[in-house]
Amino acid sequence: MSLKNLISKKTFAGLAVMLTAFVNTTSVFAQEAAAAAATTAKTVDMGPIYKSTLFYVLLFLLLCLFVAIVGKALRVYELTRTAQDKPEGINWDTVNAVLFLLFLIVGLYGVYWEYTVHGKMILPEAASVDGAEIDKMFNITLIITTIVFIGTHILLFLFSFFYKYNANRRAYFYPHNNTIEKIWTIIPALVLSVLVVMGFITWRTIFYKVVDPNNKPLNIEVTAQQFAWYVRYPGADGVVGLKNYKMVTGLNTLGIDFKDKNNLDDQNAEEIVIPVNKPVRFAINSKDVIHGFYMPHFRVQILANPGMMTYFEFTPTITTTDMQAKVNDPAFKYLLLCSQICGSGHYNMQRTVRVVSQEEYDEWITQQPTYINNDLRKQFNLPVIAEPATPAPAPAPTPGPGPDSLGTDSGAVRKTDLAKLN
Ligand SMILES: [Cu+2]
Repeated sequence: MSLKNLISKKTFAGLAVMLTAFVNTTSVFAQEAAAAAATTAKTVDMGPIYKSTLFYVLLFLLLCLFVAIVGKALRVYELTRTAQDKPEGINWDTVNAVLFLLFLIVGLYGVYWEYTVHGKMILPEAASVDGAEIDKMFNITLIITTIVFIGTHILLFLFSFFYKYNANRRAYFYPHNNTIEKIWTIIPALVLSVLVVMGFITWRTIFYKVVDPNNKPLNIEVTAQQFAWYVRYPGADGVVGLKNYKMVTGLNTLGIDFKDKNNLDDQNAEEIVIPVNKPVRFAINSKDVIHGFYMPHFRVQILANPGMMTYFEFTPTITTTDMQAKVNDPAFKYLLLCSQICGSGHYNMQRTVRVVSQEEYDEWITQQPTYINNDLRKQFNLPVIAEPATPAPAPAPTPGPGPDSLGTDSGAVRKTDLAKLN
């Protein structure tokens, strides 16, 4: 029996079996469906089915089956043509070459779409001096890499298209060319050197600041804890005092060491308020795990580590009000976020940062309470300040883990919070 006969007999026999099975199955399903429709007329809720993993696994298997069937059908088609001594039915080299070309066109459109649609979603203009430098570096790198990316991809895919296999053409053997080697070694080396040196210089200007005696930075201390930020301002002396983790108690939650007199005027704050065009130096650390001190609008990010202080100094250049006008959003606010996945409440670690004029800042800071209170004074044997005759009732501790609800200076509130965290 010839191959031709074998294929035709087997194919037909196979098709007949599949057709019979299909007809039988569909008729059974049709009968069942008709019976079901007759008894209950209610529609099936597909919601839970679309949410189940099994549905997508089955869908994937079905897709694989479909691809396999199409592949087998094409193979049978090819074998039939070979058996009949006919020329190749499908030129796969041409198919692949056209697919390469299509991939290039669709891919380039995808790049255009990414840059235009998602490009609009990037952060607004940098609101700090160094942030503007970082953005400049980012843009230069993006422009260079985009040019190289598009150029190399057009070359790669067009070569694959134009130089697909052709039986009438022999490839030109061209093993080596020193000039080309030099060009494609030296140019990338130069471009990369410029980018690296530029990055190094920018990095140094950010982390090695020269203090201007006429414009000294405002020192602010930020302590991270699962899942809140505690903010301390330096008080009139401009110095945030020392702390010691061994001194952490329910009352002294940050472990402030009051033997250091710089601590006596330090103030707590619910929000971070900073004056515009004045350098701000943040001293950052953590009480428990590693957190990430992240202020995207100022292009600031540094880790908050337990047992080790890190510092970040920057100068904000745009007030919150001005930025609201720039982005045309009256609800816009600068944020301090945690950029490390530090636990289940990580998403909740945010604080509002308000950039204001120097006058607004000067007024705001006078209203912030000191960290030290009479309970702490007693604990550290410091003179207690006389309370007013009828003290105002203390505000009740805010329930819930809202980040702005933590970090007040009241020992009672701190105790409650600590109990909650424990
Ligand atoms: Cu965190």
